[in-house]
Amino acid sequence: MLGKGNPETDVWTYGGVFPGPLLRLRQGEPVRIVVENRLDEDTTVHWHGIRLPNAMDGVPGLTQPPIRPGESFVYEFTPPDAGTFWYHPHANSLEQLGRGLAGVLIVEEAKPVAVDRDLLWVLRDWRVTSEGQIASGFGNMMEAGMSGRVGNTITLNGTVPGDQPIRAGERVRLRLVNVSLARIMSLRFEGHAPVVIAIDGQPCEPHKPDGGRILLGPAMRIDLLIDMKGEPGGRYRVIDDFYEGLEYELTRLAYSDAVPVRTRFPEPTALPMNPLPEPDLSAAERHELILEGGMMSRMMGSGAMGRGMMEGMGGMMGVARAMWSINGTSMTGDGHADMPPLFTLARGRPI
Ligand SMILES: [Cu+2]
Repeated sequence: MLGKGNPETDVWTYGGVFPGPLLRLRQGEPVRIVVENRLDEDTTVHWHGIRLPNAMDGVPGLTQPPIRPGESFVYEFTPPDAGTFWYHPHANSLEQLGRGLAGVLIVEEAKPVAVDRDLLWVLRDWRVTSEGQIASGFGNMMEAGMSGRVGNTITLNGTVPGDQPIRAGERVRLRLVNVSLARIMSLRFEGHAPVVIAIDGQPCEPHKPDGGRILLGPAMRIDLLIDMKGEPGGRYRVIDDFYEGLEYELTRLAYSDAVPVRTRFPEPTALPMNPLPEPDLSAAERHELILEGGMMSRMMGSGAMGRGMMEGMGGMMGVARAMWSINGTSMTGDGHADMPPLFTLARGRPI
């Protein structure tokens, strides 16, 4: 992970690699995935962003029993939407994901998109000790109440990034996936004008992002079209400047000396839309979700905290509990099983 001359880092993985095996599926075709748990603790797999039967959603105690150490679970579903998705554990998620359990799932469009190359950048940070190992201390309450567990080492497809080889005149589809626990990224491609063609797996009207910056929160995916209009032999920086004063160079687009593949580029075309249902909102039932919490919030001193929040405060002196709440209740750890539902909704009604 840290590159030549540095110690190897012990991580938890799917299939022995980080990122986990790239699952390329076809839209509308069934898939069967056997997950065998060789960890010393329970796990499940959540297929982030895929619309699938509830029983396949991977939430322990809610949609399935946890997969115990040594046991297996078979996930079966048919992805209805083409796009860029990912998978990760949903049990002790902070630590299991923080130690490396994550992989990407690409559902291919029925008709391939006209690009020269389809690239994938799995981005994430890690908190690594000076010995090059994953730092412990998951679930620190002070962090939980601030910006979360932000790491000190950033990798691209599992290694500290070097230059990315580019040929002048290429049109590239670049799939960005942020599998960090907490780090938000804001990417700028110097000398290039990327066009956003999908957000979180769903196609959108092709557009240039605000200020040329591509904002990627944890778990987010952005698909870009980038026309490589730089000079042969040129080097162009990719900057992440989300956190003020902590701007850094993520990587560089490194052009070969080869003559450009083309000098005139066709207009970017939209990806085919997925078969998403269109809700009729004219007579929708209304509910409110109130998000509260955090160390910086005014509520911390106002006494307006919900039950989970009070436990969270107690937790600062003892066991870590909730720091944030929705309508006054919090999910603590992976305690989905005993949570009362926030709402009970009638099936088929617009909300
Ligand atoms: Cu997820």
